[in-house]
Amino acid sequence: MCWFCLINLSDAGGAELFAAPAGSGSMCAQAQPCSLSDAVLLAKEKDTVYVAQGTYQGTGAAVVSIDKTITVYGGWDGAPTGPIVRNRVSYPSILDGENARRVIYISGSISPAIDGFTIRAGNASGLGGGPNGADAGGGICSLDASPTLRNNIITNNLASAVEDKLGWGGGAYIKAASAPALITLNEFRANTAMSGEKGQGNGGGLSLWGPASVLDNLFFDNTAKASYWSLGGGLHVFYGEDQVLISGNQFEGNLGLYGGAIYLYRSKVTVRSNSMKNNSGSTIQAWYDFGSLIEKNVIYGPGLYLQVSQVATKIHNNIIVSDNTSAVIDAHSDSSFDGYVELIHNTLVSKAGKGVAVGKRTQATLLNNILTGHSVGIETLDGGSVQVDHSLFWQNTDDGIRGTNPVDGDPCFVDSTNGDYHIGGLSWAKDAAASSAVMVDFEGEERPAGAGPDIGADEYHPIVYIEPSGNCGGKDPCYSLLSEAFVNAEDGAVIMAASGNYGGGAGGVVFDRNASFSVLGGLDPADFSQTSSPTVLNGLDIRRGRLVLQNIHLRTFQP
Ligand SMILES: [Ca+2]
Ligand SMILES: [Ca+2]
Repeated sequence: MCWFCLINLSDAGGAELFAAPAGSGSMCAQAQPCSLSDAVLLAKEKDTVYVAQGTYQGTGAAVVSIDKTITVYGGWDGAPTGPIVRNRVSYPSILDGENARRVIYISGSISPAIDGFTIRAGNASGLGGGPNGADAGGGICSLDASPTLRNNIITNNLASAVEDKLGWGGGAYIKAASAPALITLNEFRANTAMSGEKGQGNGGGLSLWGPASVLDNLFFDNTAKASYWSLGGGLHVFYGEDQVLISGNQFEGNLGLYGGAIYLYRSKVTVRSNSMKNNSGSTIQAWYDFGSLIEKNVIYGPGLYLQVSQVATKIHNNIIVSDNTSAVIDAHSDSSFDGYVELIHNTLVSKAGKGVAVGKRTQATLLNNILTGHSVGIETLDGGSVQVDHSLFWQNTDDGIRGTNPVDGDPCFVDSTNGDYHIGGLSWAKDAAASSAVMVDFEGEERPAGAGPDIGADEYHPIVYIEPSGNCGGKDPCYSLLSEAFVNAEDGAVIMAASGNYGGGAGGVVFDRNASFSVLGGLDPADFSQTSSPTVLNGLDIRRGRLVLQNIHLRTFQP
């Protein structure tokens, strides 16, 4: 009878099924879970499968195969009654390919979700799935679907060990259908695309072909291939289009001779606000790029190697600190077509090498960039040309091409020794840039602030503090009244407001100055971290200027 109920629920969509390592039968109920393979087999479209903690292995080509739109959750505590409790750390659900098979195979025009698993030791050697028969997706291989992969640890998977073959996507290979795949909050660690000596590896962590959002993942220590001919240690993108967004990810210690962190092939994608550190080869390589936007990234390690084409590749608001002798940005084209690249508001730092090198048939536009520490700041080679304006040059052996309106002076980085390349209040970059269409800085702050835009990736916003007793936990400058901050702070300042009540005397706080401030409230009076205690303004009278208020309780003035 209950079985019948379950069928009815399933037909309506949205039934819940349960699986456990020792599960059996076909009930798939919380008190009587079935095996994982049976749960996935019996689930209907839109159903949810909860997978209890424990280790799951399989037979055949994959531990789990999915061919319908279902949600599969790991990290269930397995309790037979009561509410469903999930925690992937406390109750890990481990899908183990035993280095003998893939872990998850997804196919068809579907959009399943895989959430909260450890996906390990998959091996797609000899299983194909990639372009031209390449072995693809050791941990996860998704063909023609638009999956959501969320909260998973994808580790120690291998796409191929077959000599002379190609391996695509050690951790995952996603060839998506028309709707974008969503890959978010996963950790890709120590996956390998190709382990054979003669083969080629594309995408140690992840290989993408089709629309996808890759958001807030970790890519650590993945390898496209340990030796020659390896593309994209962390991430490899093949024919990426407008609908590919790579944002908020961390790439660290990945190995790919071309594109240690990211390799883009014939792509026009957005690479935004990622952090990249100590990846090998070049950190980002783009080949036959068709106008990708690479912006707001912070990169330590090797720089960018770009083959650009007719649609300009845009490099905006990046901080790149190179530790090797290659150019921080090397842009060139091919002998058969012209290429264009646009560099606006970047901070480019070398420890040993060149800044920007522009080569074959390529025209580069450089505006508002900081170039410091280079053997040569900006150079052209092999028929490349540059238009350079408002560059700040500092401590280069040779500035190279200085262009129009060069600025010479210390950028006054806040703490370059510890990797902080914000500019300080005395920076020569401050208010020295030309206006451009790039209206925010690398951390999303407004540009311009103060008297004009700043050269480089950072727009300087001074910080002042307010706290009702005038203490501010020792931070400086500190005011007890918001009105004092409005009078005294530099134009463009961020006013960090501790929790508490702020009045302004009769009529509330008066703001009457031709200036622009952001006021950020709800902060702890001791260390100005975010709290749930409110910052309350008892009345606010804005007569001139511009205010951005965040986390402020604004109350009507009470006399
Ligand atoms: Ca400024
Ligand atoms: Ca800033």
